[in-house]
Amino acid sequence: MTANRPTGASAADRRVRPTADMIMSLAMPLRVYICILLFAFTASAQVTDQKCTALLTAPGITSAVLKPPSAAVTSPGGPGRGSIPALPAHCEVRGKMNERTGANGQHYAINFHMRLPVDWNGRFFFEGGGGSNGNIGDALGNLQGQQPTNALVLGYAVVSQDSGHDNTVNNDPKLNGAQTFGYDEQARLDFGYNSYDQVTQAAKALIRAYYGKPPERSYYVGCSEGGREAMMMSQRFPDYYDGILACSPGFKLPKAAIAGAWDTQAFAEIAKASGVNDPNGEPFLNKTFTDDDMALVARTILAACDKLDGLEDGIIANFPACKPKLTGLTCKGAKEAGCLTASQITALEKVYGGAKNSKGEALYSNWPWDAGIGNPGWRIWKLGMFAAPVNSSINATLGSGAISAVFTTPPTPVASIGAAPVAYLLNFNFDTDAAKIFAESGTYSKPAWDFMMASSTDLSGFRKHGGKLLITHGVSDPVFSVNDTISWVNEVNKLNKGKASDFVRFFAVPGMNHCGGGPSTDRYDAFNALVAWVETKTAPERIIATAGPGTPWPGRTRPLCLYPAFAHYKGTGSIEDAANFVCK
Ligand SMILES: [Ca+2]
Repeated sequence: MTANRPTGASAADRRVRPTADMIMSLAMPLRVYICILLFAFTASAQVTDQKCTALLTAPGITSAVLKPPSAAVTSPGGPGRGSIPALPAHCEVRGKMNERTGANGQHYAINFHMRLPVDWNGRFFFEGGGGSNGNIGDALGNLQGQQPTNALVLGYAVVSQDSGHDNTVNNDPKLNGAQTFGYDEQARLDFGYNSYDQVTQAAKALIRAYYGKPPERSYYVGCSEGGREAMMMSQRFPDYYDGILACSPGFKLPKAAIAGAWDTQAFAEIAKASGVNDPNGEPFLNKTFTDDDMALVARTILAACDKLDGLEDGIIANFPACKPKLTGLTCKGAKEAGCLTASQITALEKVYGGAKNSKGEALYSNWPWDAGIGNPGWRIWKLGMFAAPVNSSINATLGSGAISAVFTTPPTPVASIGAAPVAYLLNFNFDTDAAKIFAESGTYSKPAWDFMMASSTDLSGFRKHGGKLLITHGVSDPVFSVNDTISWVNEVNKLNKGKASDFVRFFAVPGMNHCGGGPSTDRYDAFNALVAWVETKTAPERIIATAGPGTPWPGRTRPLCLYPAFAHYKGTGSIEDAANFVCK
C-alpha cells in the first residue's frame, strides 16, 4: 500500500486538456506543427529507446523495441471486434520463461507479451486469455464490453501470455490437437494457475525496471477462460490485484465441459430420430434445428417472459422468473414451420435442466430461458451453424478436446479431426467419466478440478487485501450458465453475512451470448466502473450499456443492475433511453 495511490481525479489531470495556446497552435501551418511534433518525439525517443532496449538484459527477454505512435485500424466489426485504436508510443517486450522439454518430447515455455507506454498512468493491466489459451495475445488490454479503446491507450502497462503452451507447437492431431498439452503435467498446472502467477511477477519486475517504481494499482481483466483466470487470481493469489473484472467466467470449466457432453448427447437424439448424419457418419447436430426453429423458440420465450419485468421491450430483465412452456409448440402432425417435433422439445428441456449423473445428481447447473437462444452466438457452441458441412459445434471441437485431454485424468487420446471428437462426447459416461475430473493418476498428481478451480467461495484473503471483484455475465451464454454464477455469488454473500457487495459485485446482461452478441446491450464500460470502485471508492450500482448494430434496437441504452436488482421502466419517457429505467 502506498500513500500516493492515484485517484480518478489525478489521473484525469494528467491527461492533456485543450488550452487556448493549444488551439492557437492548431492554426500554425500544418508542416511546422508536424516538424515540432517529430522533433519532440525523436529527442525523447532516444532516451526512452535506451530504457526499452535495456530490458533485453532481464532474464528471458527475447525482444524489446520502442514503438512510435500508430494510426487506428478499423474493422467492419466495429469497436472491440478487430478494430485497433491509435496507439501511443510504447516499449513492446516479448519474453519466455521455464523453457523445457516435456511429455512426448514436446517443447514447452511460458511466452509473454508486454507493452509499456512511454506516458504511463502508474497502473498495471493483465489481459486474460481465452479458449484453452496457447496464444500469446496482443497485450493491448481488452477492456471487455466491446469498448472502442483499450488499456494501452489509457496509459496502462499491459501484459498477455500463452499460459505455458503454444497452439502452433503443442498440437498433435492424434493427441487431441491444441489440447496436446494435457499430456504434460506441468503444462496442465501452468494452464490452470501457475503461468498467471509467474507472468504477474515477471511483468511487475519489468515495470519496476522500466519506470523505476512498482505499479500503484494492478488490474486483471478477462472473459470466458480469461474470466476464470480473473476469479482464480482473487482466490489463489489474493494480494496480486486491486481490481479484477471477470466476464462470462468459466470458473467451473471442467464441469461446464461435462455439460457440453450432456448437451451434445441430448441434441444427438434428434439427429438419431431423424437419421441425419454428417459426412463422418456422426449424428449431425448442426441440422437438428434450423435458424427459423431457434427463432421460434426465442419468440415463444419472449411471449411468456418479456413482460415479467413490466415492459414488453424484447429484453427479459426478470429472467429468474421466466418459465416458458415449450410443449405448446409441439407439431400436431409432420414437422413444419411454426412448430417443433417432440424430440426437439425434449432435447431443449433436457439441456436446460442441466447435466446429471444416473442418480439424478446435478453435474453442473441448469440454464435460464432467455431471448438470445435464437442467435448465432448461442447455436455456434451447442449445435454449430446450420450450413456447416460437418459437425462443428464448439462443444464438439474445443470442448471435446479439452475434456478428454485436460479436464479428465489420465488424458484420453482422441484425434482432433474426423468422427473422433463427437464420438468421444457421445460415449461420455456421466458416472464413470464425469468422476475423472476429480481423479489423479500416475504422473498426473493433481486432479483437473484442483488445478482449474476458480470456484472457491472463500475470498477472505482478497477482501483483506482490499480488492474489488466485478463480474458480468450474459443470460443467454450457452457455455457457462449465469445461474451457476448467481449460485456462487449467493454463496459468497451468505459467507459474508450479506455484505459481499463490499468487494464482489455481479451484473447480469439479459439476452447476451458468450462475452457479447445476442439481442442485448452488450457494450458497457465495466472496467472503468471497477477502477472508480477501487480508486475512488465509488461502488457501482448500475453500469450503462448500449445495444450494438446487430440488435433489433441499435443505440438503445439500459442500466445493467447490481444483482439481484434488475432494470424497471419508470413508466414515462423513451424506452430506448437508460435514463428512464431504475434498478430495483
Ligand atoms: Ca421486458
